[in-house]
Amino acid sequence: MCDDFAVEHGDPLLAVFVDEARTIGREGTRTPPEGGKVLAEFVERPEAPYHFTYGQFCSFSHRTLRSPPHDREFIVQAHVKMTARRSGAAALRLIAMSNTNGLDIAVIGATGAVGAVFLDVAAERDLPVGNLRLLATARSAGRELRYRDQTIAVRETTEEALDGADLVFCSATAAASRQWGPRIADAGGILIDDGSAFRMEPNVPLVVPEVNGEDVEWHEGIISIPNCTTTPLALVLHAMRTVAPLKRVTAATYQAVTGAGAAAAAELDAQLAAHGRGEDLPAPEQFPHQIALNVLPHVDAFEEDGYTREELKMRNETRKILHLADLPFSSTCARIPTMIGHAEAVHVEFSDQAPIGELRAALEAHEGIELMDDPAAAVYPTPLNTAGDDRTFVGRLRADPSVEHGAVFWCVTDNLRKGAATNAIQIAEELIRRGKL
Ligand code: 2RA
Repeated sequence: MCDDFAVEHGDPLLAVFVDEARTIGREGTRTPPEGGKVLAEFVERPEAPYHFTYGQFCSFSHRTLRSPPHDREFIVQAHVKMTARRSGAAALRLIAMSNTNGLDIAVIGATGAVGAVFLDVAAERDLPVGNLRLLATARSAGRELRYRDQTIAVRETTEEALDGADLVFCSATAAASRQWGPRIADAGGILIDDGSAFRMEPNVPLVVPEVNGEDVEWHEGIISIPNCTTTPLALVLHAMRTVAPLKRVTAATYQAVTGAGAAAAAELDAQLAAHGRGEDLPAPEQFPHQIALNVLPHVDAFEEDGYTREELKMRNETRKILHLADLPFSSTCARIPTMIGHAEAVHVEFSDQAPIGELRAALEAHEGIELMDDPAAAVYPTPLNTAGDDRTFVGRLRADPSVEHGAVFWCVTDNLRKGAATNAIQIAEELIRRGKL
């Protein structure tokens, strides 16, 4: 559909926000900044024209964010690029508005363990996908993947394949992130990166939306998601610090093989199958030792101080997300022969009283956290009873009598969902909500 709308200098922008067929808010006036890129959400109301508060505009493009909640209204997202041209009254031409328009999204690493889950979660959460490009290495090009009712051929990641994408999700190697990230940002797109390449860069927000969603505001084209052990930990610590300030954190992790990728999962499968048949187990390729029937205190490479990179990621990223640059922190990360779901045993010391009842209430009230804590009935989270869920599950919450104010808990999170794909999609949703996309 195309239409023209009168825009008069000084008139207020009318924006109506609709959520699931229900009008939840109405804003009369919004004053966009002078110059630059402005983004707004509109509801078309044939009886009321669109109005803008500014007198300078415009190149105008838009996309539909959601299907029409009813016949007469639908939401579009509009990018208005301010130019020097002043206009007292002019017409905005909406270009090819339709309910099928959406974001132009590319997924780098589409054939990987996280890529597959990304497609599931994007469909479940109704991410406004207009065009979807599924990208991978040359080796995987030509494979076909399903998204909703579409079959999409995987293409090799190239500059051309990324050209014009609004949003790119990357879950591949750090080298791939480094290769494509700056180009995507320079071209005006946004990279949401699952790798470690940019997480600690000062100009790259590292975001768990339920904790520091506001940090997306200062992105410069790249936003990182945390490591899959960091995200649940930051979430739980953020809830707990509403009871008392954090003083020190120590953690031990029990990480599923899918955290190391699809090939690592295949290796565990092959070793378990051989064991079941009573055969010699295939030699390890993805891990330094046999992973089946074993536990390896070794995730990612060792650094000179004796910690692994995984352990340092957990420390540094937790500090960045919580905005606690000096939080004392130590961890030991282990790989265990489970498929999905990273578990953590965490000791938290507080600088003031933190009664367990209050911590429990804070966790219960916090978005994204689910208490599963009735040890007498053997109720606590495990990788098997939490996989496929987007929440972080907490159990075994108890006092730590070894310090003045302390607590211990156990948490489990689906590393492919909230640990990766879901968190990335939540960041996209946060950008949309804040008018940044
Ligand atoms: C792992 N957290 O589990 C790391 C990377 N996804 O190996």
